Amino acid sequence: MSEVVSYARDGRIAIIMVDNPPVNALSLPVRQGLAQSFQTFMADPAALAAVLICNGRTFIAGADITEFDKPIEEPWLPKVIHQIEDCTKPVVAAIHGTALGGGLETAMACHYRVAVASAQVGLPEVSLGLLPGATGTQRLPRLAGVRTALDAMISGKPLSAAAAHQKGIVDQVIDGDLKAGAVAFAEELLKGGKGPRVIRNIKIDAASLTPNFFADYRKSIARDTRGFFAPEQIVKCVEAAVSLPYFDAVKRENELFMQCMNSSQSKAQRHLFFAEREVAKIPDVPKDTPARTIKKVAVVGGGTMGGGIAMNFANVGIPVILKEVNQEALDRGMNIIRSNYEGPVKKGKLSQAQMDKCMALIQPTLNYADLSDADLVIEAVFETMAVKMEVFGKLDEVCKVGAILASNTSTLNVDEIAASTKRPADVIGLHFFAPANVMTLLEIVRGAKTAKDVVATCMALAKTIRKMGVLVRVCFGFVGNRMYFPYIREAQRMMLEGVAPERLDRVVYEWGMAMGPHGVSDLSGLDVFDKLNKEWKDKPNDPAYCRMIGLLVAKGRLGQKSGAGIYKYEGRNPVPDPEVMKLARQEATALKIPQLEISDEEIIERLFIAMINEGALILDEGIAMRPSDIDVVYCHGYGMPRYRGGPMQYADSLGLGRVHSAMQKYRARYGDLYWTPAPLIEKLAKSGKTFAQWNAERG
Ligand code: 3H9
Repeated sequence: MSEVVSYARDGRIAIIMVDNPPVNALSLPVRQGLAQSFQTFMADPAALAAVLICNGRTFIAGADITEFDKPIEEPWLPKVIHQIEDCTKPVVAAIHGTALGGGLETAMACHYRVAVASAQVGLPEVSLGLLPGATGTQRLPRLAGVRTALDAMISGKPLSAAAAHQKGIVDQVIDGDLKAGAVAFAEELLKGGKGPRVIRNIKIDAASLTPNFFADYRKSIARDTRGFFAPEQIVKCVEAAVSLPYFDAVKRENELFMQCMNSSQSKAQRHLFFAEREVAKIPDVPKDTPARTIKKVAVVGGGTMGGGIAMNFANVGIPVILKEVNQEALDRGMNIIRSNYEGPVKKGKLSQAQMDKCMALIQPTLNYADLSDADLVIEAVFETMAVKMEVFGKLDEVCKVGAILASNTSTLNVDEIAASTKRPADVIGLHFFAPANVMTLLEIVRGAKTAKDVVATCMALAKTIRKMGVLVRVCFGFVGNRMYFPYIREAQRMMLEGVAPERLDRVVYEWGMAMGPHGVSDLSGLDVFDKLNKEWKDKPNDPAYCRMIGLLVAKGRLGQKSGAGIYKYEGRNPVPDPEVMKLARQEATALKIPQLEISDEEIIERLFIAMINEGALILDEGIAMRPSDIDVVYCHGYGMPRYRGGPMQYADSLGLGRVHSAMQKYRARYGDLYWTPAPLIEKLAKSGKTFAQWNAERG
């Protein structure tokens, strides 16, 4: 018998159990074990029905994602699924934990499904750039209806056991012991003389669909799925389910699944799946490092950022004190928070009671003394070192021993900030991204003296407040902003070379970014960039560097907030302003910068290769631990589409040889200052390796 799938009998019911920790993924041995066990079941005259159940924390959570980079090995899942369905004695799937992807497909191959109330079921393949490729696109519409199935597969969101029961996916919700409940269910089937219920024989009610159903459905998902390949393939599979005989539609599903699996998008999305799990692993801070208890948080600075930060804690039931310097600022801050909550309440996404509960957890104050019992204090004041140092000096006086003192600085030296206290081991950077109550990234900046338990506490806290915590080291701009500066630099330079902002932003948007760099600059505030450029000690010695930002700020054009920046604004809508390109041309003449014909390809190349080269420097310097950590930063904090997998994965998909030759091309045109390849790129291009291979080989 297989090591990961066992066969036993409980009276006249066969118990087929999968035991493949951690999540019972359908690796080759599991597929082989299932095939063998169901064969045994059919050959066992004493077994009249079977229960498929899993050991450990969950039912099968899907195909083994690590196998998708290797050649397919038989038995491939659809074959096992049809073998289960073809059993002539009833089979019951007993679900706990999460039956996801191939897991739910296997459960839908069974003739009946029972689940504990805490179970969830879903087809999340779309988030891996895939479609449910083991007959899921054919079975879910048969069980739950076309619309429900499409929504579940396009969103990838799981359903609770109760919802799955209500939709017809689960036949019974079990109270108490799952195995006993499933065996009892099987016994009832036998007593009632009920045989297998073969899902593939259920007719889909195509007549109830409106004539334009699929066209309308495509329109309804267009915005949310922009640029992604898999969602359209899922819709095509469901169209096939409605219009083709079952086995023809399964063939179609298989073809489209293969296209998805071999796409660069799926490779990128699978890369991110593992990157998001790897990011939590810190070699010198093991998982069992004791963390400090965080029961009360304080935020110093009640501006948009501070307020957003406070909301994160209130949302998970942690009381927060919000400290401001005067009543007016405090009232303004509390009003911003209130209106941030009112939005989702109006949309019905949050109840008034939930909002009231959150608001009650945020206590405004003007007094530092009120921070004395906070376990964590996050400073979110003006981005100026002198101001931050003053705040930390005060915190050092009032905060209790053991409190973590964090700065929300986006660029400044956390070690310098720490040095303004007598407890640098308790100081760390917690860089939230605007809007702080929405964006899922948290850069956790480890100073030279930050204690390990402070790092462990903040990593755990990120999870508590549902953020992706990425640990980085100290440098100007850390990982995200430091790599964003060369990207903005090139966007600015191209403006001087004659590329209109709206064209550049459109090209970048079409590549997949949520917004182009000029739109982002205006949104963040050109004055913010200007101030950063002025504070940056190692700013490049280049008069053209972010020249237009400086000029526009001098004219009072600060971006969206002043109604004009790189664009003019009608409400929040950017409108191209010919004055800006006129100014750019004048400036280009003054700086002797030639006007160039720049292709869309060059726009993408210059922006992203400049960013990638900085990423390679960051890796060389140990500012980020892994290339995949950088990818997590960009997909969670900078609007990079998941189907690109982040800048370093994108570089790997291009090949570092290509990245290197692009660097050399621009070096020949612009000189060494910006375009000297990072030593790591030089090395990997020579050896023909990727960042991922380099990371794996260093262990
Ligand atoms: C599919 O099924 C395709 C089919 O339609 C067609 C086939 C023909 N494979 O997330 P966690 C690892 S596509 C391999 O930290 P949690 C994970 O890397 C698949 N490994 O735990 C981690 O490893 P490590 C459709 C997997 O409790 C460890 O397990 N299914 C897989 O927070 C623990 O994971 C999905 O997309 C896998 N499928 O969450 C579900 N899943 O400890 C993907 C997990 O070394 N999985 N690992 O870092 C999940 O969503 C979550 O893992 C789950 C548990 C909710 C199950």
